[in-house]
Amino acid sequence: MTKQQIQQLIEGSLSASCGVSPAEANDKQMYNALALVIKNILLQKRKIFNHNFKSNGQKRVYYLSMEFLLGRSLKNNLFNLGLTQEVSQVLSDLGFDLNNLYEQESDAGLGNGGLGRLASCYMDALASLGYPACGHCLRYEYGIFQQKLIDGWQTELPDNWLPGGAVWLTERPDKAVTVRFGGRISEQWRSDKMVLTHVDYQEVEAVPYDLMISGYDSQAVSVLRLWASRNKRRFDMRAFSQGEYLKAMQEDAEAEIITKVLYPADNNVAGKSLRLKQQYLLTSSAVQDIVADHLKYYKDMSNFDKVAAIHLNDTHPVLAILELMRIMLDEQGFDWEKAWGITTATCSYTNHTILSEALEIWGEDLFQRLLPRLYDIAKEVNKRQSQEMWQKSNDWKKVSATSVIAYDQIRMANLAVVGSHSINGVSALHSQILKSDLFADFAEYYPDKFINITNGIACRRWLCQANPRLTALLNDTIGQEYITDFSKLSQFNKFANDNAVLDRLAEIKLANKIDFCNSLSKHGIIVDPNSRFDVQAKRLHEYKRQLLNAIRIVSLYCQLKNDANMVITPQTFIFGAKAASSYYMAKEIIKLIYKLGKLIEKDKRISQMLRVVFLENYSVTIAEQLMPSAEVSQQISLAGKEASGTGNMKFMLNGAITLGTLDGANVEIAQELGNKDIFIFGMTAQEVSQKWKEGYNSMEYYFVNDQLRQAIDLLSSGIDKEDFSVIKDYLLKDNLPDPYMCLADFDSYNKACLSLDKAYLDKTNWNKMCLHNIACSGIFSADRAIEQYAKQVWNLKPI
Ligand code: 26Q
Repeated sequence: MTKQQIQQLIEGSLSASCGVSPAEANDKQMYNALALVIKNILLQKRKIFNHNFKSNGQKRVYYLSMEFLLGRSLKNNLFNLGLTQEVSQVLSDLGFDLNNLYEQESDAGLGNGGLGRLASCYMDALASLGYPACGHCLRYEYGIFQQKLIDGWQTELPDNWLPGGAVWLTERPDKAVTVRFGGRISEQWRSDKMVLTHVDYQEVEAVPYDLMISGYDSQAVSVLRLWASRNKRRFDMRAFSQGEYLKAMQEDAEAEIITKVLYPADNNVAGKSLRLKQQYLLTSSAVQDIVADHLKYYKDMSNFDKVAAIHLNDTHPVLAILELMRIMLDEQGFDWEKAWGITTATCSYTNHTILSEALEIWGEDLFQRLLPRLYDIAKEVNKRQSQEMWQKSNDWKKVSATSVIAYDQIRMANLAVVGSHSINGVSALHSQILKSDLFADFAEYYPDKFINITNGIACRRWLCQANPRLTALLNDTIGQEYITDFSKLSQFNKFANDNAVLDRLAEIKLANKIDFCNSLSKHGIIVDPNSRFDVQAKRLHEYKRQLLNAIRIVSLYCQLKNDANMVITPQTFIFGAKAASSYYMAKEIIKLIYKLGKLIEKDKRISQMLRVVFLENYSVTIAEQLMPSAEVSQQISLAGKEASGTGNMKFMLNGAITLGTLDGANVEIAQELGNKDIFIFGMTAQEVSQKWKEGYNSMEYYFVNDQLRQAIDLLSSGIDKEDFSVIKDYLLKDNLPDPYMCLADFDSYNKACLSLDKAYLDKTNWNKMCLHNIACSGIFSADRAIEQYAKQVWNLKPI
């Protein structure tokens, strides 16, 4: 596309959307006009791609997820379309700075954290590799809340991302479907057949909104289809004229509430009926849509699994298995065996957690009341699975452990395993734990179903777009091939002894840190860019152990207080974390970190060496600014608890050094690095299990370690005048000590921090470590992960 064409499109769009010329437009208007131009380019591109793969009869993957944490779209789409330079020049001729326009876009925060961000990275990789793909999610009116700290206490403000975010959406009323809740199933014999009819239900209409995601240097465009609920009976004139205006309004509200807001909890389930409604709205809409599309091209569903793969991102969309069965049995006239064969051949499932509080179960009563037909199907699935397991094992314990319904509960993880042909974990360690622990009885009898696919990240977003300076250095040294094949990053290793390259790496890091400091200073936070940036940014959860980090900083503070001559490398500890709104302990930990920052700030001497900054409202966009400036990446969960982590990969790609436990993908990060240039500490997952067996008594550590005791005691005597006895008690209660064993790993953590301190003093070697990390990070690209899914799970061919 020529610059002239681009300019014409932009001017046309500006005039059509706001009726102004470029000279009269402000940044917001220009951003909107440009976004509309790009959206139209993507829609055109999508039309051609759609036509091509459909006429080839090619298989497509449908990625079902309750979350897609997209972040911003403009920069990514321009980059992937190869238009950044041209657009930037056109805009500059018109008197606009493209970077300012990027800042006009608010994040599409349709997710909590890792799982939703992973889904977004995968849509990008699917398109870039030329695979036909469509994601399905809900069009939440409010995404993940905006976090605001009031004197350190997290409060949540609504994230009103629409209408601004709507520029990227295309409403598809032609594709609306009806979703039914409640009612009952009436059974009637007609001639020689039992006919099931769903009666007395409530109906809701689901309307899709499409969002296009361009591939990089490829013909493909992924579609993300977002479903919004609304009252099926559009404005009820009769009710209105009979004076039942309020009733009509109430019906509207009841329908619309389903997709009103994203549940802001991760790794924790509450079993609320609204959440079940959300899940059914997503899965029923998606499956109806997929089936309708299939039947437009094929005469029936007998080849469905050959041309469609449905992927279940955790258990949240697992109702899709039952919904597909319902449609095949009740609407398409299949018998059970045939329908089940097609369903299991179509569906695959990724597990993202083994935390027991995050395993989804639904009360049988609620489930039956809300989804009566799906309940009947679940009962039949359970009956058949139990029979099969009994035949295979002759062991009631195993039948019980693998059953889909037990103790008045529907177990979604077991349903996912039974109804899928492939089950994978998200790192080698996690997949191993699935086989030996959570799904041990399944793995014994269906070993071939279980595989590992370690997570990957969208490196083009997290390196090329987020860190242009490092990208320029890589382009100068190893060329540009790595942009479509990140394994090629390994060539960067050749420069490990090139002082000019090492110096440039250090300059880049400093420049990125200065940028970050500048954006912090806009929020009144002043940080020294020459201090070491030590970052822990992720959702706040006890198992992630932000508390372990905080306690060590308290202990460092105490040591500096005790010894007026003590000197340390100036360091800034940066935290970013949202807590689920009802998660009390997580909010206390945020407050502790915040108050610790305040306490340190008040000491003139200590604050020259030590700073603690809590970044408010950590988001995809803030992460994109933070990762390039980080020097230390803290990944310190209790071993066995973090399924994979993906922040760890983003930091590594940007040259930060990991300080971490052998948990999740950290294990593979260490392995890729040949166990050097990384600081590993703490118990292994096996040692953790062993410790629980022996008995974990936190008091032992408290009494033995003076530094630790002093830090913990300060919690109750007050951090910046705030009493944190709740946290002290949490750590020390002898009958039920902290379930994530912060104290058991404290000593080893402290030692690792000391060796990191030492390593940091040797600048040349530190730069070498950074280089080595960057060079070894290619395997953690989403492109690699998606190639594995395509081959091992979905049997997809690229166009
Ligand atoms: C479930 C039911 C009701 C309400 C909320 C939920 C819910 C929502 C989100 C449960 C879990 C989540 C999110 C989980 C998650 O993000 N897991 C992370 O997934 C990443 C990608 O695989 C991993 O890297 C992380 O280790 C894992 O914690």
